[in-house]
Amino acid sequence: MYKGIIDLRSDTVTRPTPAMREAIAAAEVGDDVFGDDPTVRELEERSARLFGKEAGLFVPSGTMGNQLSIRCHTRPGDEVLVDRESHIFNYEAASAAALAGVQLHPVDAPAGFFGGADIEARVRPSDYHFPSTRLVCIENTHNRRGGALYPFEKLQEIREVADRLGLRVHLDGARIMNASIAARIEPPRYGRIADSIQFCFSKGLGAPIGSMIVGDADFIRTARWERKRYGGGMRQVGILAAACLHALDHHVDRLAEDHANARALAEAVDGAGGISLAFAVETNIVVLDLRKTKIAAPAFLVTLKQRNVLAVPFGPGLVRMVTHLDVTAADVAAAAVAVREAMGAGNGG
Ligand code: TLP
Repeated sequence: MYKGIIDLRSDTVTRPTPAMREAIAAAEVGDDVFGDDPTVRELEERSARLFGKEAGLFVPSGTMGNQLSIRCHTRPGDEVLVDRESHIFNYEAASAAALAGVQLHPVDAPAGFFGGADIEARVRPSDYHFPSTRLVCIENTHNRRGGALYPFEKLQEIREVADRLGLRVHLDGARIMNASIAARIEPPRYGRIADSIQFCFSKGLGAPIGSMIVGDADFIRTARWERKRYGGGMRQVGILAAACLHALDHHVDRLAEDHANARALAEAVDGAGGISLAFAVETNIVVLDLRKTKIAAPAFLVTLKQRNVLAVPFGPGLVRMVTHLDVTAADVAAAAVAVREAMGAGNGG
């Protein structure tokens, strides 16, 4: 953000690096609505290959990627199973209802993540009183669960149940490359779990805009049609695709640094003035739980801001901090000092 500010509100706040700006400046472009932009085509093909899928579609945002996917897998009146804590259920302005005309069925998975049996138990019988359960949406890494990794065996169970019951599976993989790096799972293995994957270049990968959906060729053909309908047809957008290609080349392996920084931050503040960690830190998200402290989250955020550290509220008594490309190990150490000061906990550990 501004010089001297440590911005931990989200990994969406990164600014393009000088090298990414050079890639943007050098991009070959054309009108992508005519299919003429070679850089977009390269990005779509490369993204599809990355996950072992047939085709890809470049979209402006993660929300559009998720919503186009829901739209293309379903018909109005269908039902979609989602985790109650998912981004699709909480932060996409009810667009599945407004735009695709489907009913989201929130699944509670208090112990963590839903698996095959949870899905099977909620699939509606074929009876004209009920909606048809058509799609399961999963999120990995999981934002509201503090960047947690979806246990891979549960993903496999979901695929198995979906195959047996004729359901589609969409993966909201806004941060799937964080998952891949942290869990050491190659992207094609996620590709085999989900019929469609949405992933973001504008989060940990550090591009200014852009998300991708990948799936089979028919699905992407329909999604391209729907993207136009949703107003997402873009023209000389190779300038953005170039930033995303640069991100794939240079910003994937380094996600491990963001994860190490998040762990260091979490360790340095755990216990300070009664703070606890809401979740074990597995990737780049730290959720602080202030509920057992004397300090209210809004006041804590104000004090942090006075110390040049930005974070966001994340539910009653919870505060989220996210590490990313524009945050160094030194920034994280400084942020930890600010947290401890805000909690009146001193800096001695
Ligand atoms: N998440 C943003 C906010 O909207 C909460 C953030 O700062 O984390 N799926 C997941 C799991 C996400 O975390 C997000 C963005 C999206 C989808 C939507 O992406 P955009 O913002 O590009 O529409």
